[in-house]
Amino acid sequence: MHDIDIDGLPFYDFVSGWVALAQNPGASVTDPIQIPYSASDVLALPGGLASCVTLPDDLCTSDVVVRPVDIHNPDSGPRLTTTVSPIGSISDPHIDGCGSGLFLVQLFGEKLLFTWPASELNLKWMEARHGIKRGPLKLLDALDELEGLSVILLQPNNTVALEPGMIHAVMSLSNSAIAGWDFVKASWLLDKDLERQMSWEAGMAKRQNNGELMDRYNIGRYLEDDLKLWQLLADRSDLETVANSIAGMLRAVRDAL
Ligand SMILES: O=C(O)CCC(=O)C(=O)O
Ligand SMILES: [Fe+2]
Repeated sequence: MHDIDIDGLPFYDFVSGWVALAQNPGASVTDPIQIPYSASDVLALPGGLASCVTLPDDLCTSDVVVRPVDIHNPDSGPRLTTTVSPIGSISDPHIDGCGSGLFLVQLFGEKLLFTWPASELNLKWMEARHGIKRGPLKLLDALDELEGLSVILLQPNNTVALEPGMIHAVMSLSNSAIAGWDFVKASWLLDKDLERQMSWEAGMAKRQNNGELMDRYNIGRYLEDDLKLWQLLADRSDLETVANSIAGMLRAVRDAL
């Protein structure tokens, strides 16, 4: 059991998390030690969830690239991953992709989704936190200190699209699961926010490579994945203007690395 690793945690810990609150209804959800663990990035398989959930129309247009299962193979089918969480679990404020969006569909149970835009003030706040998965809860500070909060209750079949760079946190109000596709969309090239956010992440990756930021996941790897998605869109696009503007954006972001 211990050798199955989900999101860096032994499977045993994941299962014990699921029963933690059931055994102790008085457990405090603000104490990280008592918060049950979630399993994230569980890949939907062709004969399983992927055959039950169809790609939304919004992601089927020619100006959108959905992250393929194998990022090096655009024909490997859309990659759908699920987060399965027990009641009481909290995913602290985080950014999944500074250069990609995330189309979420609630599969079962209820979750409360908190979002904040990637404004300059909010990204400044994230500098001390981007890439840190564990540690003391940050959600309460975020509610006080970040600007532009929206709160959305997610129930089965509800969908929501997160813009690139969107900071979000999730509370599971019941045992629940949410699935999502990463994607990029040509119209995001029209404003400078995309390049600003990706350059911010490139700066973070650079600091990490210089040994400045400890105990974080590999920030540069996430950025590289987003850069690859944009390259896939450039390769596929028959519009020269789109391909040129992606090339310019990729150059600017790589310069910040
Ligand atoms: O359900 C959760 O706890 C986290 C979900 C999430 O952050 C995501 O799907 O990106
Ligand atoms: Fe997320």
